[in-house]
Amino acid sequence: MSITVRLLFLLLVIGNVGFFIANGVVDEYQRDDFPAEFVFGSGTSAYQVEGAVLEDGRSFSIWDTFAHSGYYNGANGDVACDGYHKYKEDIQLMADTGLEAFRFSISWSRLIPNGSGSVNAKGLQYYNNFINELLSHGIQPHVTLFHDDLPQILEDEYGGWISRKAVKDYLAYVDICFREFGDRILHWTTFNEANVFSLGGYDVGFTPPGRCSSPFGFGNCTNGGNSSYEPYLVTHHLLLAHASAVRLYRKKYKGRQHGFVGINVFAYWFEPYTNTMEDLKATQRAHDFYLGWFLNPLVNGDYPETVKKNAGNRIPSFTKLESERIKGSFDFFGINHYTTLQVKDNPSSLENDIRDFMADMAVTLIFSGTEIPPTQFLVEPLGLQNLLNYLKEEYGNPPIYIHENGQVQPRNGTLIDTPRVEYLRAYTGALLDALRLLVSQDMQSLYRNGSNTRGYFVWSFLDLFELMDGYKSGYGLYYVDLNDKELTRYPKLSAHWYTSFLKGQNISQDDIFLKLDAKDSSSSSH
Ligand code: IFM
Repeated sequence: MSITVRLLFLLLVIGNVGFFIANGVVDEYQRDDFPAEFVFGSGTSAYQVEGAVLEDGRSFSIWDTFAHSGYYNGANGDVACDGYHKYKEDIQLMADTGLEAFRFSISWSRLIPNGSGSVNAKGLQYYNNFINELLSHGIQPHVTLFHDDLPQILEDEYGGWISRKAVKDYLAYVDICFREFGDRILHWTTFNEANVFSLGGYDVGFTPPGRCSSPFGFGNCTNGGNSSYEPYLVTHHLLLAHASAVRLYRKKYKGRQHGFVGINVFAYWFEPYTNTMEDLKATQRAHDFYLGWFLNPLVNGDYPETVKKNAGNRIPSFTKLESERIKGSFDFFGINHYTTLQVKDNPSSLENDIRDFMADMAVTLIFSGTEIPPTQFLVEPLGLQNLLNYLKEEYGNPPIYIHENGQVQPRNGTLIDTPRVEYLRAYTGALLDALRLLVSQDMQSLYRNGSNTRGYFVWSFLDLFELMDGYKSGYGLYYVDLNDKELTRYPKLSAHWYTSFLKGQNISQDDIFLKLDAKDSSSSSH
């Protein structure tokens, strides 16, 4: 740590001790209150940390192209956290933090630079090294197969995910991953935030590949696109690709590798703005559009009725065989949850002849106290409990991994990320309540608890190249100093809190400050 950062840190620590002692509370739960087989981890994704974008044979993905188009005002993942070169020290840091599991993604264009065909030996070596290093530190690897980064070559060749050809290439890619890494991987996720990929990438255009059509996009839609049609088409292809991957795994690999394959979706919790029937129905519609769009086909074999009705002939249909194959094609759902929104009915959007996914949903979403991109989330842990309860009731209590949950803050170098500690403590506490089947006289609580959640991953391990705004905001447990050519990692208060929690204490912030203080005075006396 540079002298200045360290001094600043200590000043803040010392300055805050009194305050936190006065306000501290010691929570009554700890890691051991969760089932032993439950896993706690953290995560990143390839483009957001690896850098080395043209090194050792890797080719550009649609995220490289999106970043280089100027979307992030000149920022890009060319270097990011230089995770490609620093993976050993990062994994040591994960072990020091006490992580039990780590979630990362494989860059398709590093493994198969031409999108299809031959495997890049150096890419293969990198992921083998990465996985082996995790395992040698006793950390379970959880792999995401696709995190917004289709090889650009496939986008150029046939339009990427708007073409059904992507399904075949994706299947060949995941076959290689299962074959090469599956002897050591038990948890595979086919797509990260599949719903955001379709919506952000093809309706509003604020995530790769940034396609949209006027008047729907956030920007000026210069990358082409059709916001009325493409989000539905892309989702259809993602679902077919996902189901094919699961089918392949079950037929060819499951017998000897014994792993699990799921899909990940982004999930707000939605609350009705008022208790009127209109807002209650609108809230259910928002769930149907955001979650049901993917989860209903996987559980029931078809899209929700509301989505089919409002999208009309713009949403593709599954054949009988496709529907049978999609139904049941998951071992778990991965959920990324950050915040709660309020939902207001907006029937007028259905009067427009030309509509996008958002207009089809016919709601107004009210972001309480935050904006897009968010500057800081409100701490609303009941939202997570309600969401887990909803998934349990609506989809038959499937196994769930909370793949992402965490607090955003401006990336300004502060290591005292008190709001993140508060957020993580509140959400892990809520999660424990959701897992427990409380014996209660009140049937409501009996009904509400007992979620089948199997793991929780803090987003993110490092401050990385952020999907929404490049390097302006951060979710990391560790700060990465971009002004230092070594890209040194510094633990934030949240990293200290997570470590203490994972090592058996759920200590309050004041205790962390005291521990750090004591550690510092003992090291300075030597
Ligand atoms: O950084 C992203 C991640 O890539 C996908 N989920 C949301 C995160 C925060 O925006």
